[in-house]
Amino acid sequence: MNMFKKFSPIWFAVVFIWAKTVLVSFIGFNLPAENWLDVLFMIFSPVGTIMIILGISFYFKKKVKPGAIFFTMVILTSVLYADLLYYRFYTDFVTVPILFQFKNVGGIGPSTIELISPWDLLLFADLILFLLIYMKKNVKTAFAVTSRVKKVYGGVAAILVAGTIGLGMMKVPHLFAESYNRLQLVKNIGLYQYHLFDIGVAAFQPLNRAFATASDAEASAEYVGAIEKKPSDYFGAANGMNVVLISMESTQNFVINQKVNGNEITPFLNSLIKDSFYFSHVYDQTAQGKTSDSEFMVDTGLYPLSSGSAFVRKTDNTYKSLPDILSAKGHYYAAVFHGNDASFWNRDAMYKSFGYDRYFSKADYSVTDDNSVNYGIKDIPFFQQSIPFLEKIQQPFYARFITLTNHFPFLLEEKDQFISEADTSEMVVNRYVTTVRYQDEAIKKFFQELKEKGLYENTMFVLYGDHYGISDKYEHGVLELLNQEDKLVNRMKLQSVPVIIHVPGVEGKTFSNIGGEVDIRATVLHLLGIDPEENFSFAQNLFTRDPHHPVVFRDGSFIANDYLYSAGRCFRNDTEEEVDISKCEPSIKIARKELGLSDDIVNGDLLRFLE
Ligand code: GP9
Ligand code: MN
Repeated sequence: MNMFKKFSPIWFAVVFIWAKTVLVSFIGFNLPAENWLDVLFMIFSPVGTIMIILGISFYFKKKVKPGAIFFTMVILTSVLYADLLYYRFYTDFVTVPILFQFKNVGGIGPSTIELISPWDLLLFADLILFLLIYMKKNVKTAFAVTSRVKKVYGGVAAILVAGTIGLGMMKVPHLFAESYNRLQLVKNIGLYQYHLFDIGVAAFQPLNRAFATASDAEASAEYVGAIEKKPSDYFGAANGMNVVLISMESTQNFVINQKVNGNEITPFLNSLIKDSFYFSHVYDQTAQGKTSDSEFMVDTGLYPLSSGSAFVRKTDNTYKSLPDILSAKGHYYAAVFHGNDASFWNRDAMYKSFGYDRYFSKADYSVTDDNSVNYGIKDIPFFQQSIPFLEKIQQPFYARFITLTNHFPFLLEEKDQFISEADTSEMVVNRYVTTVRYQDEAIKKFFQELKEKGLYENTMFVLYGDHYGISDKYEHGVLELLNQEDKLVNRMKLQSVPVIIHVPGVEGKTFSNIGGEVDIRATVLHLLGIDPEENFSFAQNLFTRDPHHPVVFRDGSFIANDYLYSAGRCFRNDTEEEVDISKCEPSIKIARKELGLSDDIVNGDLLRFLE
């Protein structure tokens, strides 16, 4: 203790906060270091900002200085711990918009307790030590700092901050252009600097719209127009038909044709696939907006936002939405059916903006304790109660149904379980198969009822998984279930979601070419015989999508037919061997270009210029 007394408290604070941050980066976030340079960056990048933030205490009066340093340590520790908990669940870093959205996403909810580990207490040990050593009268002199020390301290801190940013940009030239790659950003500029940058971006966000011009819009339009749209024999195969879209909550592709204890997880979908177009290599491209991001892609053909949900942040924009196009080209009536509160994910506002004619939400359904579980009404009563609404709306209709029961943490009473739980070491995965099986039963009953009501024959059905159900944290259980090795490539390929398009009377076929959720819109329009050329989007129809064009994920990673790329590593898609990054470079460029243009469109509200 005596040794610490000689040690200035500000240095004590800097060293401990720095050490904790580095430890959390390596152990808690498990940030991948590709080389020694990465390791050096991860060690030294946080220190400058930590010094500056703690240095603010110099400007406090002598009496309150100890309190100011302690208070700053508490704040930095809280940020670090909140980041750690968030990362454990989402494998991502918190952004300002997501903080304003917690009422919509429900925070980390029921799983928070599960995310805490007894080892976490160590993160608070330095705070106690600080109180024990420095909060005594006789050591208060240690808080006196000469102006020379202040100058040296400030100078060193400024050099470290500038040096980190400068060297980071030399190491990764697109560091800030790819700011959606938050892992890369944190690794290179440090955790606290990342948060300050993120706050700055959020604060200046409104300027994007104010300064946007028609020529920005033309640049985007030119790029999109140049994406080759190839014809196929299926163009117009569902001309004039009603469209029923089923957004299947958290449904990943691995459940298709997969058995647990000898029972199929999705017997109905498996049989439907035989008479449908089944796209077996379509990937989840959602980001922090989860279900709402998938809806955004389906209705706009644009990429979701990197942080927060466009449904929450960008309702006032002009969009060329699917309901608008279908209403203009085929006099379609557009409706959404979903058993949750109308305002969840800000749906009521965004649906208006997209031009939906009607949103049947929780208020329209009879929702009781008995027919609900987890987030709300169970899928079977939800579909049952939806039929009379569907019967009444005008035809042709474009109707999206959003299921709910198969949502984390995958709860279901025993009486609703059609199969027994799986027996992996991961309870979340074990329960997941039962809720997916329940959803399958609900969809089967829905089809039966539509047939009885005469609504089946003239309807095209588009079923898709909205996003992953099993997050990174629990994924080892899926790999165990599938008997797969736990490696990055396998985890990336697990992000595939089923896309099944059933057109009554049309022969089915399985397509294994790659695609993304952003391509669903172009595929729907293609089947309806509506030329997607005039409709602004990044989508290509899944029948003839260019296999070399990467399926781009929101963090800048991608899967293409030949290569796949994630966390700075490049792999061959077929043999899965790691190859030199240069092989992935052409697609990395496409990913950067498309995400950048899509962000320009959404943040600058550019489609208002193209009307
Ligand atoms: C709830 C549903 C599920 O209305 O959209 O939310 P999610 O967490 O999947 O976005
Ligand atoms: Mn969802």
